[in-house]
Amino acid sequence: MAGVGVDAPIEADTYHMGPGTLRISRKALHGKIREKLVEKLRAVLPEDKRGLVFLEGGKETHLYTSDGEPLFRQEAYFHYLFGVQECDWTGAICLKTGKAMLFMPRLPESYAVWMGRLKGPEEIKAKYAVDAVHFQDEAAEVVRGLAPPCLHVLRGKNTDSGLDVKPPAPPVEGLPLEEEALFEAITECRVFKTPEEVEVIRYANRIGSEAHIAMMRAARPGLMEYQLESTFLHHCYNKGGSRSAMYTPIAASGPNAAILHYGHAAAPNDRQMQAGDLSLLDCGCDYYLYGSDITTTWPVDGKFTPEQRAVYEAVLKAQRAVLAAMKPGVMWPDMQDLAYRVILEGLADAGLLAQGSVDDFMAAELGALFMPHGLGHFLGLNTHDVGGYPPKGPARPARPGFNRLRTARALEPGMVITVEPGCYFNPALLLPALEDPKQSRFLVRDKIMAHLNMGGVRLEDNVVITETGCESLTHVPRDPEVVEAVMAGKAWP
Ligand SMILES: [Mn+2]
Repeated sequence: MAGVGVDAPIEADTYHMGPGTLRISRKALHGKIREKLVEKLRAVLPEDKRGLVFLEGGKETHLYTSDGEPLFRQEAYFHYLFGVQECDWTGAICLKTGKAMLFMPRLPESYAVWMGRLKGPEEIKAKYAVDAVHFQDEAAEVVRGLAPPCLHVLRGKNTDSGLDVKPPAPPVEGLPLEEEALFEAITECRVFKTPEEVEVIRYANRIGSEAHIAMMRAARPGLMEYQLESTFLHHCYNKGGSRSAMYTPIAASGPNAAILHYGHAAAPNDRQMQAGDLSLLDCGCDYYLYGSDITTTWPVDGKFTPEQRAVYEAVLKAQRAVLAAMKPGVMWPDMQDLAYRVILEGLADAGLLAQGSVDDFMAAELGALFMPHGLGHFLGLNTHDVGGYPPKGPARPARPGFNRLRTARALEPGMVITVEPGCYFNPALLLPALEDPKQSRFLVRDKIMAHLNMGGVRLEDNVVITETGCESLTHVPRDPEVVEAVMAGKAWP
């Protein structure tokens, strides 16, 4: 991959974190992305309506009313187009010429004392490989000089959070604001990763996968869950230059594994792990703001019990069935259906379900009872990446479980999506179900009750769709025998 690789040449516009880490040419990564966006917008806008794409980067924030500043993380759309690491910038792309420009704040001399040497526009231009860099107080004059027919600004809704993406304050008064085309075009661009983006996600997967192996080898009864989290974070930063986790790590053991967002501030991975526990680790790192999102599940003491293994194998079989079926044209909700069927069949084989066929179980919505979440989501600059429900795409399904899918689209080459089937024994779902005749007639009560302490199993890979099928970027042991062997010290890969 020209420009993106651990041995790519280091130029003025290269991002990297030192020896062995991924080197990213900003020209190769963002230059190509900007070309793609310009092409897409030119296709939908007549020539006299092609103005200036104008974006606002992330702003410096404070911790409530204190002077504490959380480490700045660039806004994803702005990072996507420009790769700028600083806060409080704006940027523009001229749709006529394709030229990209950045507007930086004019910082006071005191900045140099506290934050480091002030960099001038020429140095910044080389760092970000754009056509021009100006100070923000020059933006109005620069934009007026270009005389665009309008400014294209972002306005839309994030379909995962339901939150609004709000347009920036325009740099000049009086120019018409065009608020339709850009959001749809850039969101759709982000769904289809360029080969360079895939390389960055592949790297985040390599580092994240290694860090999961480090946790597997560190695990033992008596350890606290957060000690595994600590092992993960240390590996990613120390070996991969990944300074932050992509999301709050979930290091769940025993019954905590059934709590889908365990690890939050009020449940901070603080249980002491016991012999006989199954543990579920959902941890991903980010590199250059592109992430991995990986889940492994394994016994704390390195040996599956027969009951754990039966559930684990049902989930593994589901993951493998889905990976084998994924290719362009496949509808994502059909993969949720496939995963549910394989898992329910496995639970029947293990004696947890009875008195019916898989079709009966599906009709009673038992899929969502054991796996209440969606099978997977787009992954990129956001853990739940944008573009799942575009205006003209398939609507969110209504059926239980399927309604949690973050996309209902057909798979297409270049999409990066997670495949994360799971099976959980969550008392908040199962205890009411045991009292509901529609579902309880298929549930083997004693067996279900005996599994409540197990928590659950999730297996999550990050997958890129190719022309003919798919490729997993995640590389962790999955076969239960191999999991046990690697935990016992066998070499991996
Ligand atoms: Mn995920």
